[in-house]
This record gives sequence, C-alpha cells and structure tokens, in this order.
Amino acid sequence: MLNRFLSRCLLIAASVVVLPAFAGKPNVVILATGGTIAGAGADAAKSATYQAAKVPVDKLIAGIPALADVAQVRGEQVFQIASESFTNEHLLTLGKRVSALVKQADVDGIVVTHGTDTLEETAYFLNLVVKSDKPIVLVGSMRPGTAMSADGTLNLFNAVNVAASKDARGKGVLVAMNDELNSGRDVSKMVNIKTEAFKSPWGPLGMVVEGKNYWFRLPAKRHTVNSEFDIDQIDALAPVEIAYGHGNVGDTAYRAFAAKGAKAIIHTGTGNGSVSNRVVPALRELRGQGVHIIRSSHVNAGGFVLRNAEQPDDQYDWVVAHDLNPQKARILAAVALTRTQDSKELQRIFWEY
Ligand code: DAS
Repeated sequence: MLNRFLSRCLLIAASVVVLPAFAGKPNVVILATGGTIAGAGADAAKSATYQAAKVPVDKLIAGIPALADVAQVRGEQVFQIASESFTNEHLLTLGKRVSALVKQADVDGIVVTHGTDTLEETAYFLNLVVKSDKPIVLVGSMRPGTAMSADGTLNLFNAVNVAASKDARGKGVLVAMNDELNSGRDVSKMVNIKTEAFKSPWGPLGMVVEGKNYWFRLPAKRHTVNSEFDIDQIDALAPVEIAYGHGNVGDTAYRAFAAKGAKAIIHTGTGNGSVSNRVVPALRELRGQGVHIIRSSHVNAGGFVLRNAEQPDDQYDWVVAHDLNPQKARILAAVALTRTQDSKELQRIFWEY
C-alpha cells in the first residue's frame, strides 16, 4: 500500500519537474533525407565543392542550440542521399512517415531537410497527398555547413519556427529558404548557384524574420486536407516520363518512353507547350495506344499552357499542365493516375491542383 502511494507521488513529482522544461513548447519532428544541408566540404572558401548527404540529423540539430527556445525538437534520419537520386519509392516512404507523424497528438509540425535538386517535387507531392493542416515545411541549403556564410543553419532555424507556428497551419506544404516562405506547389529551383535559388512565378506566400512569420497571400489551389488524394491509400505511383522539346527535335524519346511502359508522357514544350510538327504524329499514335500526353512548357519563369491554343487538345485528347513545370506535372500525373485514367478527369485535376 505504502509503495503504491510513494510511486504515485514520484510519478506526479516527475511530471511536474519535466513539464516546465518544455511547458507550452510545440513538438516539431525533423525528418532528414540528405542533400547539401547535410553536406560537408574540406575548404570553407569552396561553397560549391563538397559532398552532399554526410551530416546526420542529430548533428544538424545540435548545431543550432537556439532551436530549444522554439520547440521541443527531435530528428529522424529517413534517408541520407542527394535528392537527384530520389525515386517514387522514396517519395512514398517519406510521405507515409509524414502522414503517420501528423496523426500523432504529440506532433505539432514537421520539417523535412532535403536536397535542393528535387525539393520542389517532394514538396508538391506532400502537398497533394498528406491529409493534415499541420505545418509541413521543406528546407535545404545552397551551401554546405562547412562553407563561409553557409545558409543551412538559418534556413533550418526558420523552418522549425514555421513548423512550430499556429499561423502556418492550413497553408499547404511550405518551403522555407532564404527567409522566404513559398508554396510547395508553386516554388521551383530557378538558380543553382545562389542562396536566393528558389522562386515562385506568382510570388512567395510570406517571409520569416527573426522567428516571426509575415504572410502576404494564401495558396489558391487544392492541397492537403482539401485534396482528393491520400498517401495512406497509395502504394505505387504511375510511371510517367518527361521528354524535352527543342528545335530539330524528333520523336525517339516519346516512343522509347511508351515502349518502356510510361502511362503518361510530359511534353516539355517551347512557349505555350508547343509541339514540333515532326512529333505530333507520334504523340497522336501513342495517345491512341492509351498513353496520356500532357503538354507543359520549358519557359522556366512561369510557363502557362492553355488548351486548344498551340495544339487542338480537344481533337487529340491531350491534357495541358496549366502553369506546372514539367517536373511538377510529372508528380501530379503520377498521383492522379492512381485514381483515374480518364483524360477529362486528368484535365480537371490539372486545373484544380
Ligand atoms: N545534389 C543536391 C541535392 O541533394 C545538393 C543540394 O543542393 O542539396 O539535391
């Protein structure tokens, strides 16, 4: 009897002692996947010569003591790779881990540290399939932590601040780089040698300065809790490939992709997603064989492809990618094809997401 009484007292004392240390601090989980933010080089004067995906998540966290003032932070090393090597399987594994964590009452926000090369693809993917309004913030860096004026530390500090913020809820997946907060849908890596690398054609959603978020606009397209897609119901993504349009282009790549089983081909067109007259017959033939043709643009500051402008999309039964760049169009097509093969449904999805 006495033992039980004493053990109860100890339990209450322990909870009182531990709680104040983190009383009121949001719980943020950092999922690390590699990239430059985990990179290391031999020379502080060389910001572009280093090895990506070397520093483990616990060392990244330990390198920013100020995080303890922001949130109760813990890390998980999901992968340790350069992001150009991401596959659909990596996306599914990461998406399912994020989905499991955001369901937990003791998780208030998620940060994903990620290589910058395909960060925009992962951000858009999570924006489409994770059904939660909790902040999910992707972050990377353009310089390794060993370089002078490395940007990763402040980027990660900002990302944790945003993930711990109530005002970041319901805004879709966010990308925190260079003090800016961009939508995971819109943002793309526009420059590969500046810390100001990530831009959205339609502008950032906001900024984070000294740990405070300043919002200027909200996402207009469907995302997260308002999405019809759910990672918990997706076990494989459809094979979708991207072919690049240019002067003197032939139809070899398109035919090769179809032969390898592509369910859709993203045509990266010039201008308004234009298609060379040397390629149109092959695309019409492939459409007839059931392969979806989706016209995007390689205009990188904001391609905007309209139906039946450069090509008779209604007659050919093709889809247009709206303002999505080719790599984001691939993500959306790969997710959409898990639910529909109908081209009119695909076009609705491209207008709405
Ligand atoms: N190779 C790049 C990547 O992992 C490094 C980086 O910029 O993060 O995406």
